[in-house]
Amino acid sequence: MNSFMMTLNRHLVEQERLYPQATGAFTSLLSDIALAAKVISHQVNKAGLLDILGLAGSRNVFGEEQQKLDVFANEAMIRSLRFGGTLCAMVSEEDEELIPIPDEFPRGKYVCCFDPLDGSSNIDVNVSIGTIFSIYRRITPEDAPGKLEDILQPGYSQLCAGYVVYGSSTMLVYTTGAGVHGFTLDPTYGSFVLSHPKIKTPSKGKIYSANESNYDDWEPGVQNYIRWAKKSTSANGGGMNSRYIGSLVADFHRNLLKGGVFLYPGDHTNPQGKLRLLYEANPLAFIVEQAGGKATDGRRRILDIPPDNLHQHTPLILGSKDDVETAMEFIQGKRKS
Ligand code: AHM
Ligand code: MG
Repeated sequence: MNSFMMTLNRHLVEQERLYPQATGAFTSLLSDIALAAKVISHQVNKAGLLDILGLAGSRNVFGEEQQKLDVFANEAMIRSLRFGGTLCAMVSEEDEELIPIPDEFPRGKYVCCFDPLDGSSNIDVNVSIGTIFSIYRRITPEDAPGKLEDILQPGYSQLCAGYVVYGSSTMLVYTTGAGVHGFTLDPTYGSFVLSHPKIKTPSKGKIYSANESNYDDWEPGVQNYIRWAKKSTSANGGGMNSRYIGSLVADFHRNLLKGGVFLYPGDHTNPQGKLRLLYEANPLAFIVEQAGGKATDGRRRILDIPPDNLHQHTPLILGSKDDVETAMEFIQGKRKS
């Protein structure tokens, strides 16, 4: 494969050539997601400016409606995916129910789950945020509208998962189960260009990422692990470093490249934690496993958890293999220090 200016589109087409039965629908679906990501990225980069340019009310001086970014991102994803003819249904973290494909549009054989703009507390303050997505093949007969059971599949059935991070540059990272590939948006040409081929995460890192303000509410196993991670011992390489942005995509992306572990465990008030299985945990678990890492709820592999509702939460511990395994030993009470 000639890697000169390998755009996302070219990468998808070249991957698809490996499968003689491929119809191009999958490539088309990912291109629709990439288009939505570019639209969101553009809007994220203007955040704040619209308010400055706007007069009173909900329109700015150019007559553009001012929307909350998360609402805008949700609509951008839905509009980009609804008409492509590749999906029979989709679900969004922002919507209570399954989003159908209207009868007047062609339906396809895939379903998509997405979190349109993750990192809500950072949206208005110029800190990195992201979009997360996941694709499954439908299991109900084709041509009919997609059903709940098409969506409620275990994570190991994912065909593709990815995220976009809107940071100092915009990056799209995805896997179809054949490695993890990262593309950076070239703002001059509006193309995602392969910048991080075949990403592998270090088997051990120096970083732990968790919201430690929840410490008192965590179960003792999680508390013991974090205490151990902070302590300077030869077993943990002289103590780990704390890094927590509060945007899952950004925290995950940093740890994927540098190595480390991200934890959002359950606590006394929310035993299943805060993060959602379909929109956050499953896609990132697929990616981290493809990069050589691990993802667990402390006891079970994330990708093996059977979903029973669209907005199910799960404790999430993921990242470098050795670090996740150590955290699991503490959580399962196999070690205390
Ligand atoms: P969101 O989907 O409403 O943005 O919530 C998910 C976010 C994650 O990006 C992040 O890891 C977590 O919530 C941060 O939560 P907290 O503020 O409790 O640390
Ligand atoms: Mg989210």
